[in-house]
Parts: sequence; structure tokens; C-alpha cells
Amino acid sequence: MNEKFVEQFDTDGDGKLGPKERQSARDQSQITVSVAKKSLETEQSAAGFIARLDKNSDGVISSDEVDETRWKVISRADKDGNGRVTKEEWLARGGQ
Ligand SMILES: [Ca+2]
Ligand SMILES: [Ca+2]
Repeated sequence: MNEKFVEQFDTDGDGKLGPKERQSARDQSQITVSVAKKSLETEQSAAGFIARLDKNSDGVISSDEVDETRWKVISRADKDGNGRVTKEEWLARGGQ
């Protein structure tokens, strides 16, 4: 265990981690892992989503690759308004 790690969870400041502090350290690292997993899932599903709709395989979705109804939803993610939605733009809107 490194010092920084101990410091972070050493709530009573004795330089050691008691059972309670250890537990909260464990909880914390579990949260970190689940957040990382979640963002990976989002990234994968965004990539899959783009790939499914990306007919010419240029990595972006343009209005001619989806029907109008879909484009209305997708184009909301088009931040720079260039008529193409990249994976990054899609992720930035939350990936739904
Ligand atoms: Ca495309
Ligand atoms: Ca764009």
C-alpha cells in the first residue's frame, strides 16, 4: 500500500488504515472499477452504434446514412453542426 493511498483514507490521521478505513478504501476502489467499466461499455456501444449506421465506413454518421426520423435524433449530437456525427460527438451527448 502506498502512502498516498493510506493518506487518502486515513480519516483519523494515525497513518494506518483501521478496519473501517480499509472498508471505505475497498468501497472506493469498487466504485472506481464500476465507473471505468460503465464508461467502457458506453464507448463500446457508441462504437457499435456508429458502425451499424455508418454505411460508407468513414467513422461518422451523416444525414444520408440514416432516415430522417433517426437523423433528427442523431443530429442533436452534432456539436459543430457539420452534418456529421462522430463517435466523440455521440459520446459527448451521453451515448443514448
Ligand atoms: Ca459515414
Ligand atoms: Ca459534427
